[in-house]
Amino acid sequence: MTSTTLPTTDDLRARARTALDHIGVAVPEGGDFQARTPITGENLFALTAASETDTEEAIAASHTAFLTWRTTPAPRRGELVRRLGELLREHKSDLADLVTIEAGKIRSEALGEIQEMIDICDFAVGLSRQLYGRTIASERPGHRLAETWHPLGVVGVISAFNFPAAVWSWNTAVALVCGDAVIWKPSELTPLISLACDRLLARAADEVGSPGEVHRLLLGDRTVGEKLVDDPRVALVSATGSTRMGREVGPRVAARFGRSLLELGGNNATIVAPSADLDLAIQGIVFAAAGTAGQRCTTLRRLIVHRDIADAVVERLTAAYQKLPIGDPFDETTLVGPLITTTALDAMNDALARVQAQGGKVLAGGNRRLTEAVPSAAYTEPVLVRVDEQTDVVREETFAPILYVLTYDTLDEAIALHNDVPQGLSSSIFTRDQQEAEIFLSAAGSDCGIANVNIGTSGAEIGGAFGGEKDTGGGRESGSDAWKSYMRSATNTINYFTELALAQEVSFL
Ligand code: UN1
Repeated sequence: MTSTTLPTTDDLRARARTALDHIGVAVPEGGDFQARTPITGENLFALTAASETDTEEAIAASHTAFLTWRTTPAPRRGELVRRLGELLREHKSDLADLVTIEAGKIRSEALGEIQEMIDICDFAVGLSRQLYGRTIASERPGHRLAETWHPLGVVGVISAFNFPAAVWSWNTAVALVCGDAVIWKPSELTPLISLACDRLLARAADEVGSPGEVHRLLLGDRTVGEKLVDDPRVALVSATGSTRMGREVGPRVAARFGRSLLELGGNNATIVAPSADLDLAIQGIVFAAAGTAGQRCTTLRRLIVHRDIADAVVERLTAAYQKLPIGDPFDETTLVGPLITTTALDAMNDALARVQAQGGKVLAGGNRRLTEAVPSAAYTEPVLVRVDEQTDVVREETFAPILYVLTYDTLDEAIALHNDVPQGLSSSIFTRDQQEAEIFLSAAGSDCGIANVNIGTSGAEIGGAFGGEKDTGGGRESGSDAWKSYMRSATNTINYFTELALAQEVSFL
């Protein structure tokens, strides 16, 4: 199924303009930095990007703002984030429009992304009264040993197109209550939603009397990101994107002993065991693999199915894939919107050609759609490919809706296949066998940062820490105690006796 009528670029431009007006953004038109939409593949506005001087000025101003923000009581800092959360609620629909226009997400997923932002604001407001340190038993009489958490500094947030607003909010809401200042370098593909988020945060700061300089947005290309990566005043670089990007960012930040928090590629798999509830499994698999047109870092890319049920699973998945409505993401019946660019589609086709040369068989999907109507856009059918082994292309992350189907005979074999990829973000198992589920979740099971049972790999809640191991970069964002990455700890020893007692019973003088 394809929805044949798409909005025109003019319609989308007008809709974006209305949303931006409601939010109070004055579009910085007049430069050559293009805002575009994957819905038609065409340009919407020519914006002005940050110059090198703007970047330098932003880093200096943020650093100065940090010096006062760090001593503002954390619950007061939380008031800024609480107001941001209220403004996000108020503008949920406008913000979702911008996400759909720039990232191509279907309405329900675009609204979900904004909800995720509201949720992290609520979480961060609570956190602002809970930045707990510990008191530790001292080995010395008359001494107290304690751990204190302090603000870290300026946080540089580099975000990707696929969660153009939520990933910013995970970082920013938490960093702000932790007492840090934030400079945001969003994806070049999503400047409009970035302007909207920045505006709402500036409004919130104005209304609650926080210094506006605690947040700066820098639109621009990789040179802006590189400045953040190399500048010693940026204490933490939190970067979301490809493993290739992370390989550059991580060592460069480390070379100046800065901190980085990397959230990179995934190659997420689901194991479907013989006892699985197949109704549940098929729904979970199709959402995880084809949802967001395969462009989440948590997208399901490999399905490892027990040989006894493989034919049944493949048959049901093929039927589901053939019915997926593809097209206009604003149409409430569409489930699969466009890929972000035709370059992404080329990468998908390249991976498909390679996997077929390596013995893979396409079972469903893979055709381009709407080529004549919108030649610059990239609509495609999600594709299912049966493979006998994990060849090099299967072990790579292709940021597109390709699901590779593998089979297994024993759980040990399934777990070995599961872990035998460079990435380690998200994973799941569908089983009704408790022992299998526990083995999958154990130290000898999934090696990912996210491991689920009877649910797909994508769509994590904000309350848990988000991130993964190996080539995924090791960072943890969002909930749980991910906030500790945005602060520095100090260990305090306080002597309230009158004698000097040295640790380890050392005597001196
Ligand atoms: C991403 O794709 O970069 O778990 C983030 C999920 C979302 C976040 C994905 N909550 O799918």
